[in-house]
Amino acid sequence: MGTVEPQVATTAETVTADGFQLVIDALKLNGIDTIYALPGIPITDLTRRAQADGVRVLSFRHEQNAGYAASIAGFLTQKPGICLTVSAPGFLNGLNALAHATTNCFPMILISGSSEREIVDLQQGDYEELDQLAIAKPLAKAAYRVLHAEDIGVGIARAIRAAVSGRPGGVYLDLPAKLFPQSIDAELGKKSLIKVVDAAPKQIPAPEAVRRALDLLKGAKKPLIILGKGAAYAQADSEIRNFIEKTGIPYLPMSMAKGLLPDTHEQCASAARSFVLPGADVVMLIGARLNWLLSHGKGKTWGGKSAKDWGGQKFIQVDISPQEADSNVRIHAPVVGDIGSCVRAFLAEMQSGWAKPPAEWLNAVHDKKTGNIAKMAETLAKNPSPMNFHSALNVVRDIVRANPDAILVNEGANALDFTRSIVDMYKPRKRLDVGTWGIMGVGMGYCVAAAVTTNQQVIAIEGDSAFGFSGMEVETICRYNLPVCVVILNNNGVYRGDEVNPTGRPDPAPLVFVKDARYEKLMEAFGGVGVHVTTPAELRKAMEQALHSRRPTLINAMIDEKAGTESGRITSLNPTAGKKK
Ligand SMILES: Cc1ncc(C[n+]2csc(CCOP(=O)(O)OP(=O)(O)O)c2C)c(N)n1
Ligand SMILES: [Mg+2]
Repeated sequence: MGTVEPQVATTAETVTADGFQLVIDALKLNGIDTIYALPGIPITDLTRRAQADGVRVLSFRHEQNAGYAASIAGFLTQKPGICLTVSAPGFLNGLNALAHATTNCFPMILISGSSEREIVDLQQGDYEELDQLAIAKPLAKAAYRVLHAEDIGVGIARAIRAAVSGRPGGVYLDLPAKLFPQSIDAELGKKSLIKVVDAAPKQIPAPEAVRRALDLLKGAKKPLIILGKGAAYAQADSEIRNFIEKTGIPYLPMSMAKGLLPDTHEQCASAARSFVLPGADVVMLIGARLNWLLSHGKGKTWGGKSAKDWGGQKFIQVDISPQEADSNVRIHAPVVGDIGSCVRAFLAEMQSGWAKPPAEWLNAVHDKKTGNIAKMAETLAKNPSPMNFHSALNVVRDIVRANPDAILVNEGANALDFTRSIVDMYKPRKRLDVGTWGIMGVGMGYCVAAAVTTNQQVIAIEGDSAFGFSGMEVETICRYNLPVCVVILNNNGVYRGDEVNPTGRPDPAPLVFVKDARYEKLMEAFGGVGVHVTTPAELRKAMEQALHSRRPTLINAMIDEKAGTESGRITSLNPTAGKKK
């Protein structure tokens, strides 16, 4: 492909701008300063010229990781994260992340170059021929294609609005190869660009919906509030905290809502989850959906007698999407609006005073919680050999407490579930994990975006299997010299590492990896720091050094290969041939 070209080409009379330039100008005009990319035909020059024009272009080793980076950049910044890929295979590699963004309500735009329309549509066998727009549509919140340079401004504006307004999601923007070299008059081109005004307009809840919700909450004997990652996304942190504290109601943070209030807050009921869910009579969901992560609002988790049985709770659901209510069980009081506006409306309505929930409920929650925390403290204090998840994560817990601004990326099964329950978070949007799908592979992409968008130290707690999905991006982390400390909780396999092939043949069991694999050498290969640790003391020292130096570091923490359970905490979702019932 070509070299860096001047921004505009000048002839005797006219100044022109080409498609490459208009895409870059349109993004910049809308405050987009970072692109997560993997170059190749037809977008190579787009990456070069974007960089030459002051956009930060982060180049990845696989599009899926660039896509996950873009998705979490969207979550962290409320601006659409941009992933840029080549056509067909690059596009497909990025598509997983696009679907992930849509599922998790993260604003993201996947921009892919595509092949020649006329040839693709007649299926005449073009280079990387694929009808990308049609394929992206069902997985994206919206999908658009731009064929003419003068429409680039509109295309980018529509993509931005679709990504961030209402319930955010993944948007696909198809840019055919032929678009990029198209030239139009520079003045005309400039005029065609749109600076999006109020891309994510506030959605104010109806006053009667606010009153209905608060009346229900007020009358509750055993109220509970659940904070979802929608609440974290909203960046209405002080309002949410004020609201929770004013109500005096126990709250449960969903995984990525941890830290909205510190997990050590006296109203936090995380340690009494299995007590408060079935026990509550009125539950207010704030930016949390009643999907599988909350057992669909029914079944034994909620005090129902069978899996389909509804508990006795009445639900208040605060959500930006009017379609969310009643998706699983009856919602008695839906409140539709953006989380910030809704919580502000609650606070305004509560001016007239608010009585704390009955002491009986608060005491019961407190007792349960204190008992469970004490039990956990006992487990954490043990120092078994070999190291297990608890003794390793006890160290991580201390390090995060001492470094509350660090961002924690987390994936795996046991490595995920134990980290979520053991490591307290103290500030909003510091915990980034597998999200709604429980997807493996987000790790290193998330690390890059978290470091780049916040400039904070990143700590990734990774299962050894989980890490493998994006492990090659440690080169990317080293290349950009990012303050990322990856800790692999290495139990030699998926869930655990001690399974054997029942046939006695040499192939290992499907869930088992090379024993004692030296993952830290991968980081060393690219100039980062690699450390192999077998004890909590060694782990502590290595993490402290990593955070002190801010150098790319990979700590390979050897965990008892018998320590994990199948599927972590979600064993019940795993169909088996009679082994466990
Ligand atoms: C994309 C994707 N593929 C496969 C899975 C299934 N899966 C769930 S957890 C997991 C890995 C668990 O092993 P590890 O990361 O080592 O965590 P451990 O339980 O051993 O701590 C896999 C493969 C998934 N969730 N996502
Ligand atoms: Mg493992």
